[in-house]
Amino acid sequence: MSAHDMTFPDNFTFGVATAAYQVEGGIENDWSEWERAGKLKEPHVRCGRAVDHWNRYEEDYGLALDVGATAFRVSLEWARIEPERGRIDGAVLEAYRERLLRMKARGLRPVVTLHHFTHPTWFHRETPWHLPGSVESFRAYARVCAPLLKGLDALVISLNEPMVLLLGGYLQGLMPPGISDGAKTMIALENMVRAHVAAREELQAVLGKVELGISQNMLAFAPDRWWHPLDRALVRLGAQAYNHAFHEALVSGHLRVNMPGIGSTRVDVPGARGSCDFIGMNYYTRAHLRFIPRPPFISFQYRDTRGRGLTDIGWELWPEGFGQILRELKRYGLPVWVTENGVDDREGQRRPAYLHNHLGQVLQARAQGVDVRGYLYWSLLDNFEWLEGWGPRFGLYYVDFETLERRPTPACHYFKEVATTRRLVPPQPSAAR
Ligand code: IFM
Repeated sequence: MSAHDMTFPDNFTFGVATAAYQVEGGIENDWSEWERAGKLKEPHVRCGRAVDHWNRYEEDYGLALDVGATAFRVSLEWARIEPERGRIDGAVLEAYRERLLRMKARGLRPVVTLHHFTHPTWFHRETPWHLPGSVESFRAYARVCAPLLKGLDALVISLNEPMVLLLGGYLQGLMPPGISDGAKTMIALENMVRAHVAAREELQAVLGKVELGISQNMLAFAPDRWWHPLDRALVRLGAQAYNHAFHEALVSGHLRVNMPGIGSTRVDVPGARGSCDFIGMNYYTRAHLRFIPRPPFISFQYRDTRGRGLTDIGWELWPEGFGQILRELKRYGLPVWVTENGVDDREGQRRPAYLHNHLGQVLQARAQGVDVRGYLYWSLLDNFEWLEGWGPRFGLYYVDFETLERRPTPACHYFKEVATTRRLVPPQPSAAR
């Protein structure tokens, strides 16, 4: 690439991402219940006070500004806002509004997710995603959230990684609500598309114009046995169902999914056509898919195919897949936001190179005509990593989980250099310290 191609334009946004349950602390919801039921990898682990972002938000905005970020992704915690069905906590709404206003006033564009995996506990008892009532529950929640976003020029994300929630919570039973049922997974998927549409209607009614999308976890896929036709077929179907089906529904209005052995659906969702303004992409790694001759007929693993070493959580380092999927997103003709990308690097030494390699893919994709508008690093801070608990460290800032002190990792310096100079230079070996 030429020197020009190594430069991000001034209107490209560098930001950081977080999610309420993982950082705020003091939240009672379906995940805290799940933890108490001993369902994490280590049954005694709790999220608890998380990293106390609820009280330290000013400090954390400062940390984001210190690395040159101009956008900050947060999520609103439904369980705080509506702890019992229909009972809205006004003090919590005020607190969220205050936080978003402060963020904006300090020069950070709010990127606000309405739903990032967690639910109030009543939700699964009364209107789980596989029941039609789920759509109305989410609509009512979105209606309450809408005024919080007034005058902020926020980028809004209705749902974070719906496919992860559906596969984890409705198919594999590993996440709340712990269901393992392919038919329910398909219905829940359709209802989540409908819920996005309902949220859009509510937000538009209050805000007029809104910049709304979803964040989709997108994986690069490869056949485990390159020569095996069924592994190859799984790669095609997997990429379509996991990476694209949801966004396709929001662009075309048609939800089409075919997951052999799990379920399929073909339905036109009223109002879905043209219901997202950007494509939100979360990218981390590549998975190798293998056909197995018994339910669930598919297995996947992360492989270190290039001798780069896996990340500390065990995922393949595969920036090539990032570029490949970014190019695939061109088909939607919409702006693209990288709403998450990051690495679990517990020593903090490999993150600068990770950033360099992944931001290089963004530049390449842009040079090839993909309209990528922004890159939000996951995460500003080390935080609570769901089933994995407190082991993984994705943060630009290291957090001492005892004292909650935040300390810059070497990637802070590098991120700031790129975000402020706009030039993608390789990290200096010293930046890796
Ligand atoms: O921590 C998660 C986040 O909540 C959703 N996207 C992937 C991240 C890393 O696993």
